[in-house]
Amino acid sequence: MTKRIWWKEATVYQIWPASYKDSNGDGVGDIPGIISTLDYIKDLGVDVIWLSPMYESPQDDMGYDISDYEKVYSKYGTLEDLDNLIEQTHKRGMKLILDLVINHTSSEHAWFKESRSSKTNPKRDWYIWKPPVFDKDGNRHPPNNWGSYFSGSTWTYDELTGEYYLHLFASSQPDLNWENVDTRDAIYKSAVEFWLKRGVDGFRIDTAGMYSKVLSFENAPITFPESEFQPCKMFHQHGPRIHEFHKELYDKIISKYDVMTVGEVGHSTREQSLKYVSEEEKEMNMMFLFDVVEVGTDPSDRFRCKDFNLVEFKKAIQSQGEFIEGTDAWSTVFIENHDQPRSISRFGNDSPEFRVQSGKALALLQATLTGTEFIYQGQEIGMTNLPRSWDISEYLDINSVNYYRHFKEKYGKDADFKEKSNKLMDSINLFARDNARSPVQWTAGKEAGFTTGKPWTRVNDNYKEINVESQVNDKNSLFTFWKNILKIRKEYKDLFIYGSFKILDTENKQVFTFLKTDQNNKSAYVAINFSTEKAPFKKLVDGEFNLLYSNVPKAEAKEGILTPYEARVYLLS
Ligand code: TEU
Repeated sequence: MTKRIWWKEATVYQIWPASYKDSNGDGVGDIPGIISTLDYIKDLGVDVIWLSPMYESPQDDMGYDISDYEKVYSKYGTLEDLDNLIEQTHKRGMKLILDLVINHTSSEHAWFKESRSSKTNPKRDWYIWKPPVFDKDGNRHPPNNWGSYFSGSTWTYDELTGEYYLHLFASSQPDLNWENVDTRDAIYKSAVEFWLKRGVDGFRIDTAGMYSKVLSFENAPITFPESEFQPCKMFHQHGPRIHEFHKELYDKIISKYDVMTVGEVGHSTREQSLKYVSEEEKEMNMMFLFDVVEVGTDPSDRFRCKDFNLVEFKKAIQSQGEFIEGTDAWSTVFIENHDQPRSISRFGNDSPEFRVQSGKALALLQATLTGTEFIYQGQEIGMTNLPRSWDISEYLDINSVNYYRHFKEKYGKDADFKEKSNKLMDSINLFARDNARSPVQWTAGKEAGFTTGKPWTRVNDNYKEINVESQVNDKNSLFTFWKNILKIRKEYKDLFIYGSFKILDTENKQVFTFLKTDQNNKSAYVAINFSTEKAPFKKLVDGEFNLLYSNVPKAEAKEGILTPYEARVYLLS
C-alpha cells in the first residue's frame, strides 16, 4: 500500500506575489497583502501555500532572476514580513513552501558580478564562460547554436573579458556552473538552508532537470530551419550528473528537515521520472510534468500551438500520472500555474454560458485524480485568459515580449505582416504566461480590489462578473464548488488521492469517463462532458451507482444524459 504522508494529502495553493494582493497602494502585491487573506485561503481548504519568488531581484523575469537569495524584494516587504507570514501560516495549521531558483541567478547577483570581473577571479568558474568562435571572415559568433527559452541565443558576449556566458533563459539570468563544488555548497547554504532555518516547509524546485549540462557544448540539431538558434534540451535536460546533484542536495540539507519538495521537471520518460521521485532514490518527493498543460503545443516553442482534442487530453493525464503505479514514487495534479494560461480558457469554455459550469467540471476532474493537488491563485474563482482585444502592449512577460520582438524584426517589413501578426496574437492570447499574471479579482470595485493605486499590470476586464467577493457566500458559485469538492477529496482520500486510475472511454471525443479504485477494491466512477452539447451518459461498468457529487443539482440530473460540461462522481457498490 502506498505510504500515507502529509504532503501527499495536501492541497497546495500557489501565490504569485506581484499580482495577488497589494496592501500599500503601490500597485504591486505584497506579503502583508497575502497575510490579510490567509483566512480566505484556509477556508478554501488549503494545507500548503507555495509562494513564487519573493527574493531580491531586478524583476526581468518576475523574480526568477534572483540577485540575493537572503533578502526579500522590497516591494513585497521585508524579512520580518516573511517571518510573520511563516508564523501566521503555521498558526492556521497551514505550511509555506518557497520557490527554489538555482539553475541561474540574476546578472545582478554579487556572485556573477565577481565572476564577470576578470578571467582570474575566484568565482569565474561559478558560471559557464566560453570563448567566441570566429568564422573565416573574422566575424564573432557564440560558441554554439543553442537557442534560449526566451528567444535568441543562450550566449551573451561580455566585452570586459571577451567571452560569452551561458543563459538558458534571459541574458540577465546566467546559468550557475554546478560542476564546481564550491558553487553548489554556496547555493545550498544561501538559497536552501538559510530559509529552512527560518522555518519554511519546503520548496518548489525551479527547472529541476537542467543543472547538469552536457559539457561538449556541441551544436544542437536543426529543428527550425528558418531560425538561427535551435532548441537544445537534449544538452541540459536530465544531464549526466543531474541525479548526483539532487542526491547531494537532499543528503546534505533537505534530509535534515521534515519538508516537502516538488521539482519542476517538465518532460521525462517513466524511467527518468522514477529516478527523481522514487522514494528510495532520495532526491525529491514529487515533480511537475507538462504532459497535460502542454497538450497540443510544440514543447520547443509554446507559441507554435496546434489544436488538441479530448482524446489527447486524456492520454496526457494518463501518462503524467500513471508512471507511479506499482512504485514508491508520487505525482502531482495541476492544470494551472504562473507559466500557463487559465485552465477554463484552455480546457473548458470561458463564454458566459459555460464558464462556471466548465470550471466546476475541471475542479471535479482535478479533485478526483491521484497525486498532490495544486491550485493556482484565481483558479478557485474561475479567472480567465486576457481579452483577445488587448494588443501586445498589454503583455509584459519577457517570454511574450521577446518573442514578439524577434518576430517583428524578422517579418516586420513583409506585406502580410498585419495578417501574420494577427495570427501570432491569437496564439499569444491563448498561451502567454501573462494570462496567469493579471491581478487577482477580489471585488467588483476599483481595480478589482487588488490595489488602491494603479496596478503594475492591467486588471482583466471581466472583474465585475468574476471576483472573490461575489462568490464566497454564494452556494452555487465556483468557489463553493471547489471548497466542497476539496473536502470530498479528503474524505475519500483512499479513492481520490491514493487510488489507482483507469480511463474507460479513451477514444470518446466528448465524454471523459474513468474509474478510481482504492486498496480495498472500492471504486468511484467519474463522468465529465467536455463539450457544449448534450452527451449520452453510459454506465460502462457493473454495480450500483450512488451519486456522490456533481455540478448539476441531483433533482435536475437526467438518467441517460450529460448536459454541457456536466460532471458527476459516483461511488460504486
Ligand atoms: O520555468 C521553466 C520552464 O521550462 C518553462 O515553463 C518556461 O517558463 C517556458 O518554457 C517558457 O516558455 C521556470 C519558471 O516556472 C518560469 O517562470 C521561469 O521563467 C523559468 O523557470 C526561469 O527561471
